[in-house]
Amino acid sequence: MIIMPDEKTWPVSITPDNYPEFISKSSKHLTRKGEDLAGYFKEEPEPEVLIYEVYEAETEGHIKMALTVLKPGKVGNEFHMTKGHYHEDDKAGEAYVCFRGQGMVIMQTREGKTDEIPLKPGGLAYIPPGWAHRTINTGSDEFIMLALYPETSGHDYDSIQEKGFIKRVFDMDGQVQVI
Ligand code: S6P
Ligand code: ZN
Repeated sequence: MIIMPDEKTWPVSITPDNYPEFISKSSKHLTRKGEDLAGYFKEEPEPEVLIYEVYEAETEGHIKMALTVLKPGKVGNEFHMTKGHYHEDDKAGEAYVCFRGQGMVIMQTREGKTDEIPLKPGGLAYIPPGWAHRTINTGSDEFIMLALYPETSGHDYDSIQEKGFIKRVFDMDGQVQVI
């Protein structure tokens, strides 16, 4: 299947080799810099440092897709990460497919259960409904993953911004530690 740049029609095959073409089909581009993540890390990030980008596609129908490019790096000894969120619809799960890099998804429920799934290229993480999720780049390359989720999910960022994540991911003397 050949993907035509700028053509917003589906179906589409997205692979670790052709994912940049997905970017050309995306209709929304978000950038998250240090200034957008003030208060999220243990230490404060440099305001102008680019931490991640998200490319969202206007798919037709029920499943939305978004590609996240999470830059390598740390704030202090805490690995670069996304804000993280719950879905407003507590029946909306999500799947992440990793195309590049090395990282993990950390998850938690409102009742305090936590879990994490390591991701490397070819890996898929299933995030059940009701679980907040945040992506961490624990490697030295960009971490790139495609998210698939119901278009009606909605995003609750406030709960995470107010209370944070129970588990965080740090570089402790060269070891990835989930604490
Ligand atoms: C959406 C999905 C991802 C994230 C993206 C950025 O449901 O989980 O596309 O939006 O990885 O993370 P965040 O927490 O800033 O939305
Ligand atoms: Zn989500």
